[in-house]
Amino acid sequence: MKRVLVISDNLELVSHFKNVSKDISSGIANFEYCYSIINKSPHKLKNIGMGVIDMRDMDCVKNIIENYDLVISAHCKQIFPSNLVNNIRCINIHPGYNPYNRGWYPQVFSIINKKPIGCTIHEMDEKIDHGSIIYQRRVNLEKEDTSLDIYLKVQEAEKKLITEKLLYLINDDYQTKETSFEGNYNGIKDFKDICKLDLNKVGTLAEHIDLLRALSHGSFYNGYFEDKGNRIYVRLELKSSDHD
Ligand code: 0FX
Repeated sequence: MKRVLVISDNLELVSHFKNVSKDISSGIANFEYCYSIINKSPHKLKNIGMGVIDMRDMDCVKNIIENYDLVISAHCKQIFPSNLVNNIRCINIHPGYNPYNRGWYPQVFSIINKKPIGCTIHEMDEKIDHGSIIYQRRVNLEKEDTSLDIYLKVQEAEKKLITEKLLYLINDDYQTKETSFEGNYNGIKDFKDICKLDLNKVGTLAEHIDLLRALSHGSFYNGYFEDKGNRIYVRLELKSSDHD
């Protein structure tokens, strides 16, 4: 029996993982599920029986290396330390199309910089969202899509990929490919920077619409400008006549 540790801070993805692993890998692998210690609102993950893990704790890392065959990060917010990724097979499920817009909220940046968007399953190395690519799926980015619309498409693609490929991942039965270029990375600061809207910014209306739809994600208040010491938040709603 293979021993697999799934570390996730994303309820939707980890719930899907639990369902698929029950169906696909019974008798082949034992799965355990944890969320990371930096997760600020883990209640729902606790409610589905997940424990907490801290990868800055070297005893915890040693325990993982000694007791598991494979570690899967399914949107784990804590960075994996080098002695973990170098001593046990670690795989990341990432909501972006590597190597484009690695890091935070890839779909937000893809709307703005037009780089491909989708999901990637890759072997982990010491850099963030970096390493040999195992599987990838691209999703279409339509003119009327907001960040949320694309995020939902990416999430569906991730779930489909997990369903189709989990057994291959467990059995280390896949070919990897390297990217021929480094691509680009966006941190949380890059996201915060674009949230602060510059009312004097010059550009085409198309560019302004792209920025605002990139910052529109359901109920989140992301984009804002300042007026008399207050933040005025802006969200955009778009609708294609195609959907009438
Ligand atoms: O779990 P996740 O979908 O993914 C994020 C990163 O994008 C990913 O690269 C990293 N590997 C993973 C550990 O964390 O993130 P989330 O559930 O915090 O947010 C989901 C989406 O919600 C995000 O793509 C954009 C949107 N969002 C989120 C927050 C917290 C906003 O628009 N504003 C926000 O303040």
